[in-house]
Amino acid sequence: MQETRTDQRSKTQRAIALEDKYGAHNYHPLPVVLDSGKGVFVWDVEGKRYYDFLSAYSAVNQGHSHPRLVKVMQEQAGKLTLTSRAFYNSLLGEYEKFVCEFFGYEKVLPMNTGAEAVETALKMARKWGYQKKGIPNGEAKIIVCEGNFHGRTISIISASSDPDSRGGFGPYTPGFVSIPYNDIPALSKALEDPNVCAFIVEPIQGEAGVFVPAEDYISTANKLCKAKNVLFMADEVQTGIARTGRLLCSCYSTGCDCAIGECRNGSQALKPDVVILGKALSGGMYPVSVVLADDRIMEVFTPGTHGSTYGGNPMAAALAIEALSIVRDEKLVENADRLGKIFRAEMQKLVDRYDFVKLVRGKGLLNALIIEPRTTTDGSPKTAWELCLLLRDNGLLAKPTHGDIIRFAPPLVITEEQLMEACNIIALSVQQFA
Ligand code: IF1
Repeated sequence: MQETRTDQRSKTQRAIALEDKYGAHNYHPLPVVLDSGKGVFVWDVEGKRYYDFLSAYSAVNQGHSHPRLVKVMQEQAGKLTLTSRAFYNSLLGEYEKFVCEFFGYEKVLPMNTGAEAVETALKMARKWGYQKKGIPNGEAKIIVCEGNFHGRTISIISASSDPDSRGGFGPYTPGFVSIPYNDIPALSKALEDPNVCAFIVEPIQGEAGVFVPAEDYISTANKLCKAKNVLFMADEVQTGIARTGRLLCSCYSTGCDCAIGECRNGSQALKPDVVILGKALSGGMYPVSVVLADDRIMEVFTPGTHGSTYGGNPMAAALAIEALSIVRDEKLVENADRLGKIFRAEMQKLVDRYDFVKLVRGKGLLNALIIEPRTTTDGSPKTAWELCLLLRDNGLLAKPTHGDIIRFAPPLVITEEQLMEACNIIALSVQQFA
């Protein structure tokens, strides 16, 4: 029997009602219930197709259900999925070699989620501070930036300046010093403290609304840290793995020409001491994260000092090798770089045409459109949220932040033709919103 429109609507309603009744209310999703995905597209339970311009916050850079990832996952699922680190497994070493060579580091520590990898880096930095820099025990400090987003654990939110992220969750982990982002004098001043062991920073601040710092901010910050024997730690969980038109966003500051997916041509002196990756490391199949560093830093970890049941499991290893190989084989760095420029040029037309469209900013295919929130004559709000509802109705999914910012981050496998169609949807929606 043919499914009626009412049946379809009730599927959407039921899914939303179930989450509302049984799930913790720690999210406020856009009302759309997704059921399947392929490449740059997702479909809802009513069968409607959308361009996915969030890509699960840049986890699905390789596109939904990439056939190579599906195959690896199916094969590995039937062979060996988890051994714990109590034993060796046949894929972990291969994966470690692969990922170290891919990004140009001597050592990797495998974890699962982004937050866990950030936590790992914070622990590593503290121990390095005591063992290698000679900071008195218990006194180590880590410099963080206002507006940061590094995850949700208690220590990480202790480093946050966002009231929603941290409010009500104290007492907080001590040892963080917060300075404004994109502020070199503030960093210089904070680095005067000899007990500082590390500076952790996002090369582009995601949660802050795709905030791109000054061209030389990251390289200058890195040099200042090196001069003070402080670890420069790049949180590339969101910006890494081709998203910004370089393999790592840090490649912009090292001058690394990584279009082919080899991160070794840049200035070695300017590469971050520590790089944190997650999200797209598995292409959206499974949580896989890593901390990358050279021996002189990573050697502070000895047996028993850190770990995770799932970290470095054979499924994760197989998926990550394949996910990175796809980035290289399908030239996703180049695609993000090239199409990002086209996307910003198209969005600039909207900025030029509409007063309420203020600005487009970003790098590669991590971009944001800033609009001026308004109220209509009848008093109803017109914020980024309402524009995202229009985009949804017109077949494109994106997520608003801060009331006035819409982040646009499609899978990096998007073609120019698809990108132009998506730009037309955005233009139409902005026109309807005007
Ligand atoms: C959510 C934002 C994006 C991250 C960076 C570590 C993590 C993240 C730079 C932690 C995670 C997420 C998680 C997601 C919302 C989101 C986000 F809006 F909050 F800022 F992507 F833009 N470092 N980012 O961006 O990784 O533990 O989640 O694997 O729903 O909280 P995780």
